[in-house]
Amino acid sequence: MNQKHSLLSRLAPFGQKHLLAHWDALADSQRQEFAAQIDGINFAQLATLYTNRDHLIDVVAMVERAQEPPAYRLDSDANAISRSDAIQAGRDALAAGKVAVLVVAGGQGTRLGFDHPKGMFPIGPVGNTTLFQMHIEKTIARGRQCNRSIPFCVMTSPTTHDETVGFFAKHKRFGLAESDLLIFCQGTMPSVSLADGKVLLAAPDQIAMSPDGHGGMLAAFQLSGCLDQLRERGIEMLFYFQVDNPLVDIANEEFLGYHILSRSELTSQVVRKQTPQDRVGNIVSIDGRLHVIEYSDLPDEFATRRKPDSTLAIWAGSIAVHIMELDFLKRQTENKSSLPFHIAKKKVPYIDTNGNPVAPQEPNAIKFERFIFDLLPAADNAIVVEVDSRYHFAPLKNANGSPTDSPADSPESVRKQLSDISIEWLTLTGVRVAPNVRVEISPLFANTPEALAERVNQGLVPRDIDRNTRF
Ligand code: UD2
Repeated sequence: MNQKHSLLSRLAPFGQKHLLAHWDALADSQRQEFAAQIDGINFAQLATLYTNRDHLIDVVAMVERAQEPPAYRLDSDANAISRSDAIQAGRDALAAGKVAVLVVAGGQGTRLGFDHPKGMFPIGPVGNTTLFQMHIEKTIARGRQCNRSIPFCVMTSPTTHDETVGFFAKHKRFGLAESDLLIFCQGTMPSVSLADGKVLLAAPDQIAMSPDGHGGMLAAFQLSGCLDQLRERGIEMLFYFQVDNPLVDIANEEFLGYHILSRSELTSQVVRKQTPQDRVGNIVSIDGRLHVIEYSDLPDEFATRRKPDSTLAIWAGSIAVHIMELDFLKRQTENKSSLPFHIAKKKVPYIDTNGNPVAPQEPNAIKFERFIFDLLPAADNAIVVEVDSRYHFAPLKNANGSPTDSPADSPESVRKQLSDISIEWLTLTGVRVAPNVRVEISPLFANTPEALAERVNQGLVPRDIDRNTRF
């Protein structure tokens, strides 16, 4: 049987023969690459996912049983672990070299109108520092505090991988040791037609693929060898975050400490939701296990419920910052059902069977994505730790002035939030900052208000700042 026939017999049972519509016109080298792409696709899995596309989880049944998650709250004096014990435990783990950091950076800055990996976006309020540089500098600063370098892992996607690798090489990893930077690429999933489940072609010799969601991290972390490499280095836990939050407090000792002392396998940072509509996942406890209910899935009727003290009943908003035990992740990589696929209906350009490009105006396709927070129910002793969103959460999502602009997600609002916090730290030390001046403090200069006070005492900061300044 020739190659075309053998491929056709593989595709036919799944109704995907159309993928070979342009086969005869392909050059031999194109055919080989295309055949390899087809070989890598699990069509039986795709068929099942498509068939079950409307079997939505019964959110109402879930929410009706939902309780508050076990939490370390900001304003509570009833926390089982004291702040100082938590800080000490976190420090000890860092000093013993048990902690690594992982950023998921597979997304492009499309919504930002930025045609590069989002981590390359210049967000510093004064120095145009990129998101990647900020994250690396925070990690180096934390490592210096505990006299131990901290490995930094970056998950890319096929669209962001090469540029990300080149960017870190060009900037000499912003000072991070070569052995401490681990970059690995996430997997992809084919997009299928919403109407009939047929796999879409991006070109005559290319299937329309897209990243398999940040949950793709679990498989890619294992497949790339990074998970085992870190375990061999004695790393026990991973501080996980999203590239788009320049306020993330990387490897915060107190947060690590609550995780360690609670013997939690997965601990999530949360903020108190300000409004029922906040665009964050909602963490709840159902039958003793933690779950995230996405903001888009939570019916208003539940989102708006309040407790007798008038605060929101579903209050814990996930900002996608987690600590995960590596042993737990390893176990989950062996558990095929640990991360389900979610579907997203999107506009995906494709070429039709006549070879004509089609640019749909309405969602025409389904993309399949895994979400990392679906690991939560499997984790023992999972807890949440509340942080103040003003100091910990400034997600960069949309371009300035875009129609979906919310007060805290555009470059301008994020830069202002970063600068305002730096000014607040300076003011605490008695430094005066003139109105309308912007300030940026590199984590390598000072990564806490206390460290900044020391810099001020050392005479490294002027008493009056009257122009935009980066320290
Ligand atoms: C995410 C969370 C939401 C809340 C919010 C905080 C989901 C579904 N929702 O919303 O609950 O925590 O963030 O900001 O996660 N990424 C990859 N590969 C992928 C897809 C995404 O690396 O295939 C990365 C992406 O680069 C980014 C992060 O994951 O760092 C979040 O992706 P998003 O911006 O699509 O998530 P969003 O804002 O819908």
